[in-house]
Amino acid sequence: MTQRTIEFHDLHPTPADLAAEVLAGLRRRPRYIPPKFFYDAEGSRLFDAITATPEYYPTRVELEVLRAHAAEIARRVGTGSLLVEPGGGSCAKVRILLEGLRPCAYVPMDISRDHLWLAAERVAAEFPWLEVHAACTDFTRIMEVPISAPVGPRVAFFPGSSIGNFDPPAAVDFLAAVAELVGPGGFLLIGVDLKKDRARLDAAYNDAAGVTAAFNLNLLTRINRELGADFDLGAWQHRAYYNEALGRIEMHLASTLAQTVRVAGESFAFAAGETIHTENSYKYGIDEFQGLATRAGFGPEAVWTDADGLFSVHLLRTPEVGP
Ligand code: AVJ
Repeated sequence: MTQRTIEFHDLHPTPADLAAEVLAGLRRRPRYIPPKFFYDAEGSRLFDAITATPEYYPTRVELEVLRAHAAEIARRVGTGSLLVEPGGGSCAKVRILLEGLRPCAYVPMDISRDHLWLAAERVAAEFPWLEVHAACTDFTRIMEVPISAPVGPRVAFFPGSSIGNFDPPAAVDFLAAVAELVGPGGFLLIGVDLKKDRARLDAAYNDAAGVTAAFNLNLLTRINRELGADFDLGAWQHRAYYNEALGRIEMHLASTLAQTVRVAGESFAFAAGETIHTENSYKYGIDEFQGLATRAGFGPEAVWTDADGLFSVHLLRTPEVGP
């Protein structure tokens, strides 16, 4: 009997990375802590719970779009590819594609180590023919993951509208790094949340059950635990709203009163109502997103949406021969 193993490449951020970035973000005005720090074990669990709330449509709608077009995606991409998934999380969406795509290897990458490990093992068990290389890293570091030369084309899969976490210039930089990763003739299959009415967007980030609020506030719990901070969870509130001028949902943690917080030995004074900006989630029109992708070196191959025009899935490709 051969024991199935999956390769695990660990580039997990160290406690020093967390401390340095959190302290730098808290010294800034406006204060800002990057959303990648949401995803400790509890944060990853809460994110999965968000995707099950009735208000948070992106996950459900994207799955529906992927299911409806999986056969066409496989036909356009072909089999035997090397499939890379930055921010793979629970590896739920890729299952829809695996049978049709029949890639030679699958490389899920995620910042949340245990979550990724469990998810990658489950995928490997479910698809015994598939070689799985799990890489624990924040997806801005994709170039550092060792990938052996594949037979077929390289395909990056970036679902969930995680691209929305970058501001547009950084999104172009990230897409350009993906273009370099997949190489000439490589593909990117990417989910992008669409611009729509404010009420729908605001509701998706303010679910009635308070799961998104718990997800946002968990960042403070994590900082308390990992950086020895003393955030009083009763004195902070979740705030999320669509900033239409900038085309993005903003999430903040708002201080309900004037208070001083100690973080890693440093004191931070917050005024009543002052916020820590914790996430941007940009929304795009179809042409607008294709414009970004084009600036990053991709050409649009196909785009699919649901009937209500809530969410888009783009298939992009780099030119066959280098520029
Ligand atoms: C994982 C970044 C795509 O922006 O919708 C969900 C994260 N934050 N609810 C998003 C999130 C609050 C999500 N992304």
